[in-house]
Amino acid sequence: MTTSNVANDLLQAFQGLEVDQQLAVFWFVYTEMGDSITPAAPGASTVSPEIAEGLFNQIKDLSHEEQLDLQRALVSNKDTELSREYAALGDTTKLLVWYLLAQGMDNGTIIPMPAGYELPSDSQQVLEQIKQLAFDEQIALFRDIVSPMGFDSTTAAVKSTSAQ
Ligand code: 45D
Repeated sequence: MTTSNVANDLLQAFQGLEVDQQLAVFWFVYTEMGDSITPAAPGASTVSPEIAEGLFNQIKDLSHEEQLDLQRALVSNKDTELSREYAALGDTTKLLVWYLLAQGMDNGTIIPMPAGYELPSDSQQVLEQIKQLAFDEQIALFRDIVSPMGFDSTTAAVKSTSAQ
């Protein structure tokens, strides 16, 4: 799937944020659109719920601190067992993992946002622009965001030389 230029600029802006900011923006995105996400969405046939739940359950069993570390590891392509498992999933299944994590934050099984957390202004701007995309553009953007996360040993060497 190709994204529009606007979405592509946004993808780069998002990926340019610090790791914690990416997590925070992604959280606020979820709080904005949570109700409109439904596992029965078109394309749901390409998702593997059992596999997403299997990975989610392993994350859920970690301590809150480890849960946060793992999410940071996913965003920053750090090599961990669970990052490798994540990288092996299809893009839509990856989306579902993040969705389950966000729901877990809502119901207290995953480390919540710190009380009174406020986004720095550059992150706030990225969030505002994401909110202005059409729904299908948002979904495409999120796929592009979650797709390169995790640790894929076959592409890691390429990424580490092109990153910075
Ligand atoms: O202490 O086709 C900070 C499916 C600061 C169905 C922090 C779908 C320090 C099939 C780092 C901020 C449903 C899959 C703490 C489609 C600090 C299908 C913590 C669509 C504690 C299309 C921050 C799915 C943390 C979609 C822990 C659209 C942040 C899914 C965590 C969208 C943030 C999912 C998380 C989204 C954000 C999930 C977990 C937007 C998750 C967002």
